[in-house]
Amino acid sequence: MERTLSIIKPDGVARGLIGEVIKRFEANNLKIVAMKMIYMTKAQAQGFYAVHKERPFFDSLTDFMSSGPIVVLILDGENAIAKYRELMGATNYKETAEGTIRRDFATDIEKNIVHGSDSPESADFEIGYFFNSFEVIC
Ligand code: IDP
Ligand code: MG
Repeated sequence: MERTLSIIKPDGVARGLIGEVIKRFEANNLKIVAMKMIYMTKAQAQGFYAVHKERPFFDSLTDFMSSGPIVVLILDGENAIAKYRELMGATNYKETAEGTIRRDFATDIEKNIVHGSDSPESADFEIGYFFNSFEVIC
């Protein structure tokens, strides 16, 4: 079993897609073991995306991620990291497979509805960024 961090981004929450995204997790054997709604400050978004701090889109991305409430979840399952990346689709929604969350709902390369960890190391960092051990169901 493996754990991964998911975020339903401000565009997903604002557009009423929380249920739609969660339905896809439940239909694909990704078990929710922690979940909450929060509203990040700009500084919190910068800390979360610190790996991208040199990228040209960093300022815009962290403005967007602190522009409204988000839902953060921990998903547990076999190959959860890769499985969720597949469900989510590629960063550029125009180039990603049919039936993925981003292909179905993203409107922009930045406003792409969901985040997912990309490796076991990033999953560890990202889970620890949002959750303490009392908030995770075992
Ligand atoms: P990922 O979310 O598919 O892992 P990353 O490369 O880690 O993609 O980028 C993090 C987030 O930054 C993306 O989900 C997207 O919101 C935004 N982003 C990535 N590339 C661009 C870009 O070229 N322009 C604007 N925003 C971008
Ligand atoms: Mg990424």
